[in-house]
Amino acid sequence: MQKRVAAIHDISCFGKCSLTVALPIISAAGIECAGIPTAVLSTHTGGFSGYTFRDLTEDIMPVANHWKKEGLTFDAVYTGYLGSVEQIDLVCEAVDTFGTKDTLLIVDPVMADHGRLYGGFPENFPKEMVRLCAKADIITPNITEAAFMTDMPYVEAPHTKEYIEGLLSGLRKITNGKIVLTGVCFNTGEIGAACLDGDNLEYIFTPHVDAAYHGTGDIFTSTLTCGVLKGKSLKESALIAAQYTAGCIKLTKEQYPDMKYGVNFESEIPNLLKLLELI
Ligand code: PXL
Repeated sequence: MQKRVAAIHDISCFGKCSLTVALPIISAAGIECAGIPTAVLSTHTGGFSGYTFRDLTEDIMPVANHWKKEGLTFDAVYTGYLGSVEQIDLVCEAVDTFGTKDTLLIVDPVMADHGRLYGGFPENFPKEMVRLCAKADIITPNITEAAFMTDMPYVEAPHTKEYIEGLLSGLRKITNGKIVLTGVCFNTGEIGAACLDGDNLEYIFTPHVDAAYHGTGDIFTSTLTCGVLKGKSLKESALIAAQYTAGCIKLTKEQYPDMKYGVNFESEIPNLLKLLELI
C-alpha cells in the first residue's frame, strides 16, 4: 500500500520552505502527501519584510473533521511551522480527530534558530510547543528550539557532549518519543544530529558547508519522514536527511549566495531517491 502523510505547515508562497518543500520531497519518494495549510504568507518571515499573513486557524478543525468523516487514514502526521499558540492546541485536537493508533506523529517545533525566536512568535511560544512535542513519536528540534523548550542556555557550535546530552535529557522529560536534535557540531567542519531512540543515543555527521540557507530544517524533516516511512531506522533516516540537505546546500552555494531564497533541492531529487534506495 502507498503510504500517506498529512503535512501541517504554512504555505509561504515564495521562499522554498514548509509545505512547498514537504509536498514535493514526500511525493518524490512515492509517498502521498496531503496538507493542512495553517496560514498563507507571501514569503517566509526570515529575511523578507512586509510579507502578507492570512491566518487559517479557523480551517484546521473543519478539515480534520471532514477527513475523519470520510474515513481517511494517515501513516504519519508531520507538523512544522504553526502561526500561533492557538494553532498548537488545534493541531493537537486535529491529530486526535483523524489520527489512529497507527499514525506516527512527527513534530518539527519550528520557531527559532541561531539563538533567536523567528519574527512574530511570542516569548512563551516554546513553552506552549512542549504540549505538541509531548504527544509526538518523533521530534526534530534544532539546538535553539531545544534550549528554549528546556530552559537551558543556547550555546553556539562547537558543542560539548555534556551540553548536547543535557539538552537531550531535558527533551526526554518533555516527550517519550524519539528525538533527533539537529545542528550538533563537536568538530568544526562537521555538522549533524543526535538521535535518541529510547536510551539508545547515536550521532550522525556530514561535512559542514558554511551557509545558513532558509528552509533547510524543513528539507531535513521532510526527508527524515520519508526514511522512517520507508522502514529505515531513526539513525539511517537522519543520515539520509543530513546527506540530502548538505548536498542541496553545497549545490546552491556554488550557484546562488542569497540564503533567503532557499536551496536548490529540486535538482538534488535524483540523489535523494538514491539515498533512499528507491532507484
Ligand atoms: O522554514 C521554517 C519556516 C516556515 N514557514 C515560515 C517561516 C519559517 C522560518 O522562518 O517564516 C513562514
